[in-house]
Amino acid sequence: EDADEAWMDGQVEEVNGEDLVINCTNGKKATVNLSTAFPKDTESPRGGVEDMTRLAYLHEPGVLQNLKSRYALNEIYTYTGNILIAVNPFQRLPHLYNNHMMGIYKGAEFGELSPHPFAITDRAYRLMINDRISQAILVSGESGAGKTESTKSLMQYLAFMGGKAKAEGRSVQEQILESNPVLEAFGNAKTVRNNNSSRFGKFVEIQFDQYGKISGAAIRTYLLERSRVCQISDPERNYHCFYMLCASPPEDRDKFKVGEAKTFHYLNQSNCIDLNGFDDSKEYIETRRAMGIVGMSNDEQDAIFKVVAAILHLGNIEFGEGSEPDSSAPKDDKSKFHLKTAAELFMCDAKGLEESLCKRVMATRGESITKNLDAKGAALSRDALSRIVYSRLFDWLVNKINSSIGQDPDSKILIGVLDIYGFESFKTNSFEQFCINLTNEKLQQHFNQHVFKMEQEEYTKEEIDWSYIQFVDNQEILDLIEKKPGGIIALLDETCMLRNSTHETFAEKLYQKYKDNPHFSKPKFSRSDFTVHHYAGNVTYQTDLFLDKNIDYAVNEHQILLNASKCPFVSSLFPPVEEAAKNTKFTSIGSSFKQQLQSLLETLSATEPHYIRCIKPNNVLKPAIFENSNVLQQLRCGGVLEAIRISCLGYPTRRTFYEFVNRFGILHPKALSKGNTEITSTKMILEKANLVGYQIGKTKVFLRAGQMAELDALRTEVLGLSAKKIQTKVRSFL
Ligand code: AOV
Ligand code: MG
Repeated sequence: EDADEAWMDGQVEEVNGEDLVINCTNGKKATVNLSTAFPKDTESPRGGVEDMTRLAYLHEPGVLQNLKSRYALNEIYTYTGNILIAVNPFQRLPHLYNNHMMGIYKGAEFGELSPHPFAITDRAYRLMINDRISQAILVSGESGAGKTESTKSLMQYLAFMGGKAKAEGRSVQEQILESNPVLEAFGNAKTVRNNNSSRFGKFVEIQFDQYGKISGAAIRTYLLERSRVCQISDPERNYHCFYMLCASPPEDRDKFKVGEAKTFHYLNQSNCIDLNGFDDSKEYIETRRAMGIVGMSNDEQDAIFKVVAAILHLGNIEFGEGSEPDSSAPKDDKSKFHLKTAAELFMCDAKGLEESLCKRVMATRGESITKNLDAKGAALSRDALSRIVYSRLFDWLVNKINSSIGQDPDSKILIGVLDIYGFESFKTNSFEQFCINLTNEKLQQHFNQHVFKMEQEEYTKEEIDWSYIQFVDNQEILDLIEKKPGGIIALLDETCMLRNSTHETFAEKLYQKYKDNPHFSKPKFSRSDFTVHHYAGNVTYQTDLFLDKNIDYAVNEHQILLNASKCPFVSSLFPPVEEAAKNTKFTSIGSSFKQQLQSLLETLSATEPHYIRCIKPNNVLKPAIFENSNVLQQLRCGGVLEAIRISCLGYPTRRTFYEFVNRFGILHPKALSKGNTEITSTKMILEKANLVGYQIGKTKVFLRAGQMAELDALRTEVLGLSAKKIQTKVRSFL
């Protein structure tokens, strides 16, 4: 074991009592204690094994070595039983995903071909068709691990399997696939972890008719990161669509009144304007094409980009002192120009826009007083306007896509595909990271429950002898965050409702309430930060903006202004608010997000899940670099090692007696004689094959790790023999 390398490969040269002197493969010599060295499977093929449950020795270094040697050969996919592990190649491997490949996977037995997302999807599809049960494919992993890319390839496979021959207009499957570039243009951005990071979560439900053809779809999205619209830190970027617009053809730039990206405050806060390997002008054309396919007319597209442009101009309005004390007004001619341009693009009144930014109407006891905002307040108001407009725009896009794809009310079976933002821990972490990590925490629990609890339940159901193995459950962390009352979200809502509360009073509440909670701590030198001990590691959150970000409302003046826009599109983003809704105190983003997650998990619980765990092999986002300790950390956190351990301690392979006899009857033809039940035949075959340690359940036989391989080897031998026999017979006949 080594700090950087995590594990090293080598050969024992000398044994001195408890100490081993090791000749490492990398040329170094090391002395280690016997207890920290593990035996290596010298029999295993050089290129590794496709399913880790087949490794002869199952320990961390073995698993790591296996992934590493496969990665070196660009074998980026590996199974762990039913789970697919995908290690990000950080380079295009087009031969893996073309039509030819899809054709090969179509209908192939699971496990017969190399591990692949197509194989997982094929299995899900066939289970759905055969058992009439809805399926879900859950893709997880940290930021930049490859979730979105995996999701796209499996959606491509579903379109291939379930696509209808093209009727008139656009086919459903084509619209589903083209929704990806549209949502990525408006919902993805470069972060320090990933150049194309999804800043929203997505669950796509693909509906099928009774013939297994795609008949509709519904896309649900989760909490878009709004703060990014107004604030980015170097070297990140804002949402892709802003840069695309600034790189659009000259006639479009004229139409939308935009210049170079670096002239806009919302974009030039970061030095990163151009993104390596990403051609914004090409993407602009691409995005508009995709928008057309998902049913957005040219006029709608223009209206959308006008709004995007208006936001950029809003960002360039600076405020200075106004004519009255403590009031504000656009600082200079440049600011006035941007205000005027923003108003033109929004098709609203310029004076009205200025007032809505620089003044606030306060309603107290039936009276309303207009109050001036100072320059700082006006700038905050401006940013709030930009954020709400952008988030409404994003929701509009999702709704539009959903209505043009259309739902199939008669569909009884579906496959859900989940692609969310991965676990995040940055230098500063705010409310967004808190919600993102809650999502990951929930999905981790779902994974644990599925893999471990289901495993145990299966044993119990089959009345198999099984000494229960403990697994780490993260319920306590979830309670800390979302328990009602008493969880962090509930405390946040409470704080938001009280007058005069600040992030400091919120933090104080947290410290008091959770001082003894093992999953919570207060960082030593901080007055308002808090740390949650997540399943995937500790994350320290800065509470500064938690209160602001938790409150969801459109400032009344903004609402009235844009509702009155002459552009029907803009006006539709701000429908009139009902009187009743005005009086509710506030809508909590945290609580509604929590509810969304709850309903997602309810949907998932009615499906049969399939898991893809993505691994990010290095933090420099480059091919061919496999950092041991980094990967190990992800395997540990994601519960992959735990899953392997459990599965191997138990009986990872199981077959119904029928399946078993069907496959292995050839090993012992006598066992098939009439009068034998399937269970008797199974027992006879197993005895004949000289296996020990397996278990016979009520409907299935349970095999230890590796036993299936042994049986298969025997079967191949027998099949080979009988083939030879036939050959000799044929020959003697000739
Ligand atoms: P993520 O979805 O897991 O992160 P992505 O799927 O966006 O990560 O992958 C990040 C980048 O890795 C992509 O932009 C590609 O450059 C590369 N990549 C990933 N998978 C593949 C693949 N199979 N083949 C080729 N390149 C790949 V986040 O959205 O940040 O959590 O919120
Ligand atoms: Mg993503």
